[in-house]
Amino acid sequence: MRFSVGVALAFVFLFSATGSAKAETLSGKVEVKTVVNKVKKRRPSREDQDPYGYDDDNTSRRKPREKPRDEACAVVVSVINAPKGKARPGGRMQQLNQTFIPFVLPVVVGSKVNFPNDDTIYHGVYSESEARPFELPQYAKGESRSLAFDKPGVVEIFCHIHAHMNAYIVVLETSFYAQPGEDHVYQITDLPPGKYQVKAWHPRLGGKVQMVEIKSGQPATLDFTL
Ligand SMILES: [Cu+2]
Repeated sequence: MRFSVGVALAFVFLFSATGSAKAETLSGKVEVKTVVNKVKKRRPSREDQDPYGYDDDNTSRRKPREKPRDEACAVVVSVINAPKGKARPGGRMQQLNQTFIPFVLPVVVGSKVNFPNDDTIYHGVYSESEARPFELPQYAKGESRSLAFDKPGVVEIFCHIHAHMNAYIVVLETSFYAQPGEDHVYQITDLPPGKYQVKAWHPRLGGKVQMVEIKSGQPATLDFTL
């Protein structure tokens, strides 16, 4: 009798212990204090002879951005040593007003990314990155192309026709990542308890890694300044 009570108590203890190991939310604020050069021009290519009549060095032809880029929103916060986590939908890299939108797109390894051309002009999207070199021959407004990203790394993207067009696809091994919103706050949900290295990365400023411990029942915060 005493034995079975002991077993029952042990069972209750184990059950409550595992039941309480609850995934938590990691959040924080990201501030970018370093001045970032807004435009990074690719090296000239043969298309710069301008066969299509879009002289991108003539800035008067370029449509202005609707508002200046908020660099904190370009940051990707990811948990380096986290489990892979749940699948997330692939991404979308739009071409609009001679701009790639978004400037930085994080995706999980194996994701597909669509590249819709929503401009009235043609673009020649390409990357010479090690992680995913590609070339998308020009296609018209309303058309799209799709590519899979199967290798982790940073894929820097340019346009053959418009030298000022530049964006980044960040291919991550984990789905525990987030980008800050307009309030510069990021939020990574459902993170199992554990000790983690968390990286905040900006394409022009590089990354910064900090440690955090996620404890069951305690949402954690971690702020970054780049
Ligand atoms: Cu273009």
